Amino acid sequence: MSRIDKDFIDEVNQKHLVDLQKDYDYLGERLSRTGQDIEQLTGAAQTFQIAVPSWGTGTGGTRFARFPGVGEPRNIYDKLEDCAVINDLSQSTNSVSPHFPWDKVDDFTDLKHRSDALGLSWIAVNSNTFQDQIGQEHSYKYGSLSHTSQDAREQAIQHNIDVIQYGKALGAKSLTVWVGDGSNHPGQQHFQHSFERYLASMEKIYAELPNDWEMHIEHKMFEPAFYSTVIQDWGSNILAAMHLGPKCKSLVDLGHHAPNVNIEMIVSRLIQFKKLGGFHFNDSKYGDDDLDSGSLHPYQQFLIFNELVDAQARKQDGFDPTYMLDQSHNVTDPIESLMNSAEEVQRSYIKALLIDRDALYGYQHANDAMMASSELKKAFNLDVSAILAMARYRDGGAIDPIATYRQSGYRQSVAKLRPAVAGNASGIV
Ligand code: RM4
Ligand code: MN
Ligand code: MN
Repeated sequence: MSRIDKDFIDEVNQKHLVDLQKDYDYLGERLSRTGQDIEQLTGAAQTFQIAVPSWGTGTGGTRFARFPGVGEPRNIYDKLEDCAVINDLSQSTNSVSPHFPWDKVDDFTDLKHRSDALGLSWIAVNSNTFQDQIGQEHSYKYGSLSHTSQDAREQAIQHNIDVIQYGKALGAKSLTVWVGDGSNHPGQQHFQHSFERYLASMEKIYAELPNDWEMHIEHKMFEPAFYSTVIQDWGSNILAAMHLGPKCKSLVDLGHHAPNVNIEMIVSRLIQFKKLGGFHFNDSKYGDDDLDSGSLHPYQQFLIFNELVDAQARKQDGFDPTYMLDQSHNVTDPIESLMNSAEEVQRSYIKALLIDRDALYGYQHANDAMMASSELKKAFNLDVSAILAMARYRDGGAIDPIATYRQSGYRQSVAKLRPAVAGNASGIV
């Protein structure tokens, strides 16, 4: 079984359709009272897409252990099958972001044929210079693009250039660079010199970018380095992106900030200076926990979308971010978590579309804090589930993706074809 049968999805949908129609009609009537057209919102939900990270389809883990699930994907072909199931049911995840060398194959043309057949495209290729591969000549233990050793830096640069080539073969249009470079001890690293080495390495990668590509830099304040990281925050990130040129932008991974940081304001600043490249959505309580998107801070996610919808409405120059999930599923079935998270991000988007922008600007101008805040809350508090379900149904997806997935028995059937891989390593995400 490599897909869930369309007829099966239809059959399960029939059981939910009458209730959905009632909820949808009620919501349509409710929205029309404030002059909003439900059909327009459903159309927007149908258009919204968020990419799935190939590595998210496997069970993650912590520094202590990994508890594998059954029927885990063993390679990029298995991962693609799972991504197709996620997209078939959710109809909002039609692209995949691969990570190299984890997803490296000998024949990229064959891989592209497979993804085409599954109705999936590729966005944002990711390089990996945060761990050593078997037989690798120079270690990344003390860094990669910013390493003190020129040989290690050159090896990391070449890897990124190779990844661009893989991406070209797959039809991707951007390279995301996240490095684990940093230090664990005060004094271990010269802050300025390591940043200079990083920039010099990135210049060489930037020079190899095809004209219609972008390079996205991802910042992260800690882990694997716990005292300092070379690209630790959006400040270092945007400085590097500005230094490198217009094709280089910053990528915001929600979990890569200290708790309570005002991420939506960072997003606004990046938009203003045409430097918002894209997102890795996830949620966290303490740091880079990589919990499911919207599972803890749905209001924060909504406020981020408030900034995004605002930029869209103002037709802000240079605004075209890529949306992606990046989470670690330790105790859930990754397919379920990814479908659920895609819906939660889509939910934030639709709710942000409900905000009466002219009214909000008016309250802001008049310094009416209470009404401005209420305007946001009004949109956030409305349950738009019927819009999301109707959007899926109209596109041929599942009204209730998780229930449909469970009833299909997909996981059990692939488990027979995908024997568990031995070993009990901790999982990186
Ligand atoms: C990092 C970061 C990157 C991802 C790796 C696996 O924390 O979020 O996006 O490539 O994890
Ligand atoms: Mn990330
Ligand atoms: Mn991360």
